Amino acid sequence: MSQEEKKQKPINFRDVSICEATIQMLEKAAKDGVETAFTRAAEMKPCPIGADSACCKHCFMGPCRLNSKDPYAKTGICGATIDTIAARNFARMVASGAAAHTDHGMSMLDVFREVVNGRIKDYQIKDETKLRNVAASIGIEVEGRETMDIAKDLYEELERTYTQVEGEIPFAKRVPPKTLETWHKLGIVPRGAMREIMEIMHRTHIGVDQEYNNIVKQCSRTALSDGWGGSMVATELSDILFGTPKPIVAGVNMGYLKEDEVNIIVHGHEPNLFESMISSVNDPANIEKAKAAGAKGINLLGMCCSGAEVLGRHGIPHAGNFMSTEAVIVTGAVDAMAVDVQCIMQALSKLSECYGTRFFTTNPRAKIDGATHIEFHEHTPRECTDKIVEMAVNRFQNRTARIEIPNRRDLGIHGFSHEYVNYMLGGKFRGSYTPLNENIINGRIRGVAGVVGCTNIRVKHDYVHVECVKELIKNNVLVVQTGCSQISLAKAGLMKPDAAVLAGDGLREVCETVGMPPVLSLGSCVDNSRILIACAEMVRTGGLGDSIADLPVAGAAPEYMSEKAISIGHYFVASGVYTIFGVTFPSIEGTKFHKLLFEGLEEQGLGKWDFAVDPIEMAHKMIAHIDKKRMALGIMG
Ligand code: CUV
Repeated sequence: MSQEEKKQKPINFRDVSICEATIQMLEKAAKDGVETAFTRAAEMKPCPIGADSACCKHCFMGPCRLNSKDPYAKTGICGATIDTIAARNFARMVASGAAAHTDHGMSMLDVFREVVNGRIKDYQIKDETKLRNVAASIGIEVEGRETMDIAKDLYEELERTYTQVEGEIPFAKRVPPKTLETWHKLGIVPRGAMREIMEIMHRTHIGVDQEYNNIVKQCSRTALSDGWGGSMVATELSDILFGTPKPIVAGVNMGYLKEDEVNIIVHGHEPNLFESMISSVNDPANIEKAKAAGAKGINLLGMCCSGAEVLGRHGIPHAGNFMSTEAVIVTGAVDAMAVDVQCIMQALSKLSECYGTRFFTTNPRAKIDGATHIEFHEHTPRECTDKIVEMAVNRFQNRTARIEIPNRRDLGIHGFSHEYVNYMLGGKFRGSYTPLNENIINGRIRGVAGVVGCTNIRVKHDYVHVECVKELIKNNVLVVQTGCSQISLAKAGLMKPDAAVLAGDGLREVCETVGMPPVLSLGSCVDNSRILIACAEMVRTGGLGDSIADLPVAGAAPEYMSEKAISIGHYFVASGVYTIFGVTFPSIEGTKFHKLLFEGLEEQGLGKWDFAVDPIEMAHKMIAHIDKKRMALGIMG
């Protein structure tokens, strides 16, 4: 086939996604003559050298490519081996991912500080109980003290997560003692996120750290400053400021767009923008403006992690995960899309123009060519979001695009915080993880798996998540989810209690007794920190070993695509969790660096990395690990 013919071959969109709404919109896009990531990916094959992480461009003597059959046959110009090159590349991914989460956490910290000192009035402390619990968990005195006094102390403490140059980050106090002991032995307890990220950038410069073991050590330290640092601060402060999620029935999919209303979507990551948008769209004056323009009202939806935050926290519908973000615009029904940071495809700007959608950037960190920038300031948040509502109403009035809204709506239960898991499995043990541990010990629940992360064009959209999770619950593994993955499963209907029929007998019995679905939706990517806390609680409750590495648990990111996912994966591994990724893995099998990630770290008492593309194989690798841990605990059978 000639190059020309190959290019013209139409894509069968059923081969690239299992999301009916996305498929329908990709077909519409093709008819409309607009391109999407799906069409671009067909034209752009990934670079095989880059995919193996066998390329080094840390200096300008190169770039050097170690693409021989034997990866040790060549070195870079400076003599860097494949292990050094792959470890350095990996380290920079961890640094970037950790920086994204910690900077997000920093924004929450900024809001919290200004709320505490009274300079921000638009947000308040919503969950005082959580404030007290978080403060107490890191040794702040709470008995008989005023909320605001505790909040001031909490701010001071949490700031150290970022700025501290010596010592240990505050949430290290929440790590099970045996796990912490391993970190001490290995010298990987994070001091402060800024210091760890800076050190990675230094050590991966040409001619500095050229011993892969040592580089990976700093990867662990930095990734932990994300999981038990920046991400955890983001989650905890968001709960304190905006409310801790409790199970709530909420809808996912594009069918929640409404043709006769002004549709506004918030896409990105930081909940402060979304919270202000909620306030704007509920303001009677804004609703009046929408009505005056002929709309029935204002309809607000979320996408990606911004959406995942408010799905569980407020029950606001979610339009779609990462690989659906373009498809949502193709409906023509989106009057305005407001974005802040992370996972926002640049293509959304041009695509929005094609469909007349008003596209707004709001964060000084993230401007996009072609987008209108209306800066969001947390001291006067409504100025930004009211303006966006006004522009959305204006677009509603002047709609020209042909509108086609896929008739897909999937209701499910969302918003399982670790606090709620605690409560839900309660009975006479309400307020502890005892029932969960007991059900694991008696074998009704085989173990717990966290299935999280992005969706990625290089695999069939949603498919790997859905099949992997189905296989896990069939084998009595309780699944907890965050990020885009939980949207895949929500669309597949697994977040309903009646999905328990798909679970193995033991898990089904537990789900039916409690009335919970076999797949629990926990929130956004930073909310993976909820899974860390749940692990720590399981250890503390007893009966399942002394460290996180002893637990019959596993993690997976079946369709990951971002550097943040690498940081998350590595903090789970460094915390003691077996973690398996799909799509592709940035290392060459058989190299020393690869062996360190896939075997060596486990021998040091941490978790381990693994890799599989096939969802069923992935699930069974996780189950095999869970069984290995059950065996070691003597609870097999
Ligand atoms: Ni932060 S990181 S695509 S939105 S989960 Fe979704 Fe989640 Fe990956 Fe991004």
